Amino acid sequence: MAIAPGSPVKLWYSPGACSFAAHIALLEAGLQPELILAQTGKMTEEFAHVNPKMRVPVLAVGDEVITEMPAILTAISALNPTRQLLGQNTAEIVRSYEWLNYLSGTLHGQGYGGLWRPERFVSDESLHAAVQERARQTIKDCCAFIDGKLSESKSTNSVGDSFTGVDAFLMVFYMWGFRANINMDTDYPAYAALAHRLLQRESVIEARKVHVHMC
Ligand SMILES: N[C@@H](CCC(=O)N[C@@H](CS)C(=O)NCC(=O)O)C(=O)O
Repeated sequence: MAIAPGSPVKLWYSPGACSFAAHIALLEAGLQPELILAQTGKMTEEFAHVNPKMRVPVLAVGDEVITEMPAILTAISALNPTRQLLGQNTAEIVRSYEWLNYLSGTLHGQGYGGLWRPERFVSDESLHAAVQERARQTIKDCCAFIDGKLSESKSTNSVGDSFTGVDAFLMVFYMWGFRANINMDTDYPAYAALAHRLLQRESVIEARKVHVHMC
């Protein structure tokens, strides 16, 4: 497997999707990926060959095709090691993976998966509303947990005092919160303060132009 600086990079994305985080991280690494649209709900047979799981983001680095956010952010970090996009030292890197797995598995998979794709949890349509209600509570519990962690922390970012891929992933869920009619700014002030700082970053401004339907 060769994931080396200088390799050509492609990112399959969908507007409004979590691929926003990968796009931000790529720009933070100083890379200009080839962007390929794979719109959720309209994914093609051709895309199925790229990722049989039928999900974005997908990152290609040379011949290597990488899926799953923690793996993708690891690959992006390796493409520009000087940026230390998973943290400045081992302790921070460990914390980055702790965050990424939580965000990916619990907030994304259980929370937003249940809210927007209840059919993945139970086939019986009469139970979908109950799944969605529980998922909404999971989302709120996660946001409260994130807010608590950030407000207790003495650091400026989610991991340490510099930007990491975790900040990029947190941006996705901050914006999705509004789509789910959760008042992120009022209910989770520490999370919102981080998000508002991140919204000023050049990478976030640029990536938002592509992921226009975020909020
Ligand atoms: N575990 C995957 C989840 C990726 C995922 O669910 N992506 C969504 C967009 S945010 C998707 O492609 N959905 C397509 C669909 O549900 O049909 C990851 O971390 O990358």
